[in-house]
Amino acid sequence: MTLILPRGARLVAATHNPGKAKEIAALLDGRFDVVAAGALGLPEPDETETTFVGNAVLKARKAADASGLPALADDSGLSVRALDGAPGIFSARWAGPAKDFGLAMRKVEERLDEQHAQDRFAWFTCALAVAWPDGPVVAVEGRVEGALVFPGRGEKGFGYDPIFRPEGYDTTFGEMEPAAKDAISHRALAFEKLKAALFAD
Ligand code: ITT
Repeated sequence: MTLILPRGARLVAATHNPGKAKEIAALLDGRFDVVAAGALGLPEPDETETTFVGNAVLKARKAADASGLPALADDSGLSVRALDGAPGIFSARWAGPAKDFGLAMRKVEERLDEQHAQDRFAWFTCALAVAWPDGPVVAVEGRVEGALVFPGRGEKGFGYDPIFRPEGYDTTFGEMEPAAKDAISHRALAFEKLKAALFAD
């Protein structure tokens, strides 16, 4: 068993989030023969772990074992310092069953208001895990820091992008072109680490 993923290898993208799937495809840049978890009919597993890496490993493991192919999973989220790191690993769950991120972003603002918090420091984390069927798993993590802005701005991204302005920029992730976000994001940083660990060139 080699832990290198050669160009052209078949790889399951173990995500059911279309926003993420798009970014993952752009970051992989045609390197692999990617099949979506949805296309294989793989179920969305319960995220029962307590860390981003733990949940990424859980999702990659389940997809690899169910498909018989190496699988790449992403677990990510927004952490707010004034909220002790919330929503964190619960970022998707704050949007409720309808996956309404307008609601999730309002919840963040309401919680800050309730606490009369002035501190707007926040960060995105992305854990990526690649698992081989019945084999090993490799996990990495990337992080980008910035500030929350209310009201949110921009419709180019997904999830919490409209309320997050990365450090050193005037625009939110929601206002950035996809390529600009992909150059600096938590997901891009995690991908750099994954490339160094697993990709042959
Ligand atoms: P999968 O588990 O199927 O991949 P999910 O949406 O449930 O999809 P997570 O459990 O990792 O994924 O939830 C992470 C949430 O954090 C996600 O739904 C987004 O709303 C948010 N998030 C993650 N990365 C983000 C980004 O780059 N920009 C904005 N929001 C992001």
